[in-house]
Amino acid sequence: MKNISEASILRNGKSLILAYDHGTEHGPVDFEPLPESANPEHVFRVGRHDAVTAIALQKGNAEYYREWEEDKGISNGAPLLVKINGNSALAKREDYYSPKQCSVQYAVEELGAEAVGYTIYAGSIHEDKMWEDFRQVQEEARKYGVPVVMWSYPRGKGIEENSDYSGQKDPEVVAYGARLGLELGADMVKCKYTGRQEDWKYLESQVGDLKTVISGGSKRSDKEFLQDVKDTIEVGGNGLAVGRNIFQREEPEKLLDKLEEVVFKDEDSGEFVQNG
Ligand code: FBP
Repeated sequence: MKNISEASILRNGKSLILAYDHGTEHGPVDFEPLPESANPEHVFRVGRHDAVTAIALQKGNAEYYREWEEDKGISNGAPLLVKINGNSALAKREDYYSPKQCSVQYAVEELGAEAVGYTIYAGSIHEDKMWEDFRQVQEEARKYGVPVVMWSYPRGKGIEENSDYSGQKDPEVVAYGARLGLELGADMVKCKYTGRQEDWKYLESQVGDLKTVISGGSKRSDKEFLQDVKDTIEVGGNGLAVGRNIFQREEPEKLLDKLEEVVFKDEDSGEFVQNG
């Protein structure tokens, strides 16, 4: 993607990606706080909020999303970002690995994906394999002209067993993960937030003009969550890719209204920037 700023998954250069691949990654446990969130249609409806610039789904739910749109006659729903790989919390593995379940070709040609996403676990003993998988995804995405969002989650033995690092939320580790997004050719990189603005500032200093988004994490109060988003945007963050902090809420629209102000309101004019 030559110019990510023109991608349909951004609203005037900023992004709020609604991630809903948790049934794969974590299982039903993530839907327990709000049982209706287990129903994809509930989350598809939430994704219709103006603040949402893309909805990130695994292949099966992406197919469901397209059928749902057709049934309801919806032609202007949130752009679809297909997660190309994923893994369950059930597998017993020596270390982290996330296999591909969808090709970029299928995502774009059959599902009409406007972006693709790929999770990479740098630091795992399977890192080399994931680099190869990512290379294929990135090169295929280039052919189709769709942006690639890298879920960059360094974790695994290489980090746990390295005394230089204090774990996956070590600011050096998070920034290293972000840097890999730049070096491996992602158009946007999604990273865990350590909770400290200075860490995100440091991360930004490592990625040139690559767009960065914070990963939502487990549910917290509106105030805390908004503060995290504000803090990262203030130092160069592009927005967020969030799941549980939206779909586990009784009234997600209320938080989305507030996020819309934080992410898309123009500070000088006080106006909302519009789509496109
Ligand atoms: P949340 O906002 O709910 O944290 O979702 C972001 C996300 O990247 C999801 O796309 C994914 O399912 C999940 O986090 C994976 O998190 P982890 O690998 O840390 O369990």
